[in-house]
Amino acid sequence: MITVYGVPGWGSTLSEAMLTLAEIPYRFVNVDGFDQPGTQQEMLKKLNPLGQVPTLQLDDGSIMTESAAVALMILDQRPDLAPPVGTPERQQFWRLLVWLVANVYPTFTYADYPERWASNAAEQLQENCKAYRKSLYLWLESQLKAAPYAFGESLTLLDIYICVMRSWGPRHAWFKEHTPKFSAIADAVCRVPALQEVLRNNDILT
Ligand SMILES: N[C@@H](CCC(=O)N[C@@H](CS)C(=O)NCC(=O)O)C(=O)O
Repeated sequence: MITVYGVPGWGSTLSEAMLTLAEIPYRFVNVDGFDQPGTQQEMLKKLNPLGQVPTLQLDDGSIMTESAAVALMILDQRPDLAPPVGTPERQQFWRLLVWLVANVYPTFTYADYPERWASNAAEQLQENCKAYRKSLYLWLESQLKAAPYAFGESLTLLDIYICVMRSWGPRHAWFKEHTPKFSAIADAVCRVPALQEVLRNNDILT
């Protein structure tokens, strides 16, 4: 069975929710405290030298990291969790999925640990990353055209990202005011019966 190393509510939630939606069984190992020196960090870094969650160990013992790679792995088994091949929506699905992890996710890497990257200007780095993140989300909002999910009636793995990332900075109230379409998609995902338990376990439900 797949093992997901993570912390409730953190990036591992993306993997947990995607696996749950795809009905792929996994077990969860809580590595709370991994982002500070200690035994959890030492253990995680043996699996993933970046020391990040999500880190997955697959059935054959191999390691899988990078949430978008996890999404692609899941789509191999459950192609229905992305728009169909040959549709314009499918290209936009790839685009926005990669765009989120390539642009928005790194703002957390730098803003969550600014002292690592700029010990003399940590506060400024953090503020700038947070402001940049807001500008990214405003652009994403302009790309969202459908309802109740990002590509209409069919729930895709991109919607999982939207739901989970809505619970991170700049957090619900900001999203509700500035990105109402993003917020509405996240709300719709929060109502999916199959996701209730995993979202509750990760403090995503409001
Ligand atoms: N590109 C990675 C980013 C993962 C990531 O940044 N995870 C955060 C938690 S949400 C983390 O582990 N941060 C700790 C660190 O970077 O030291 C992915 O998409 O999975």
